[in-house]
Amino acid sequence: MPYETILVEKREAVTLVTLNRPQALNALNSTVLKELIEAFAAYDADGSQHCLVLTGSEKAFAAGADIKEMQVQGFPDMYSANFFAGWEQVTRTRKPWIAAVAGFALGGGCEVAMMADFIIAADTAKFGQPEIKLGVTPGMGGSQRLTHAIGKAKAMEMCLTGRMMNAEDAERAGLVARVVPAAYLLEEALKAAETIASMAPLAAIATKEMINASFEMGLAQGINFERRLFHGLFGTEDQKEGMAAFVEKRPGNWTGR
Ligand code: CO8
Repeated sequence: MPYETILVEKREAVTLVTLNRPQALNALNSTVLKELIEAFAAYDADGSQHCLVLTGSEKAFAAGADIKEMQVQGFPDMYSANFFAGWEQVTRTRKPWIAAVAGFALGGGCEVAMMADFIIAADTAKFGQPEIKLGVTPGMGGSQRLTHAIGKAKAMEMCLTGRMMNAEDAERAGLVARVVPAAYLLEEALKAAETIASMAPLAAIATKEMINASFEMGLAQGINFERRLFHGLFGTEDQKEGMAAFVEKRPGNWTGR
């Protein structure tokens, strides 16, 4: 069934998801959330797909949660519906995904980008958590993920003043992996996704799992977790194939087993 607010395209082993509410600068409403949950779950379940790129438009990755949708809600509505808790499902995607950000990534838009495994930014990208100007705070993980990514001082300044950070500063601060000229954003993000998709799929999932564990675990526990996953990969066909391919000086031919 076609989606109303996103476009989904499979490009060989890479799924490209484009936010498509240009009239609202891709503001994230309940329909976007429902459709993204569906698209990400379909990607995770599809054995032919090994990386996903989420992007927006030239002007906006996403200008935040939909203010017009939220404006009329009261505490009982938000609390009983556990409003926007569904985003947690997107963060539980097991396979890798990249956010390709051009233009505004504000509020919930910045928070969704930070849910990605990494961000590639166009030189036009602007990141911000301006919720304080609306009388609220980040609500989709920004206070946590932004602080983990760029540290307390910069996160506090952004969240308390609503000041935007440009792409160059975001790269310097460690918020984005790389900045590319806007005209090449999609090409570069898809190239990175194709590279990831060409790796042994189980090793990619394990890599993601162990790096994410570093946010939850202490160092010794995290290193132990890494070692266990590393050991576990020696039970896969792809470990045998990958190491044989190196010795035989040929590319690996992965089965995902
Ligand atoms: N929600 C709804 N509509 C939006 C949003 C938004 N976040 N952002 C832009 N729009 C709409 C505008 O209302 C406008 O619509 P219309 O033409 O009907 O008036 C259209 O998009 C174009 O926007 P502008 O005319 O404002 O475009 P400009 O180029 O002048 O300005 C900006 C671009 C600077 C991005 C400006 O639109 C802006 O400041 N937008 C709001 C940014 C913002 O405050 N974002 C944070 C929202 S709150 C949030 O994200 C909370 C997340 C946590 C929720 C967790 C729940 C549990």
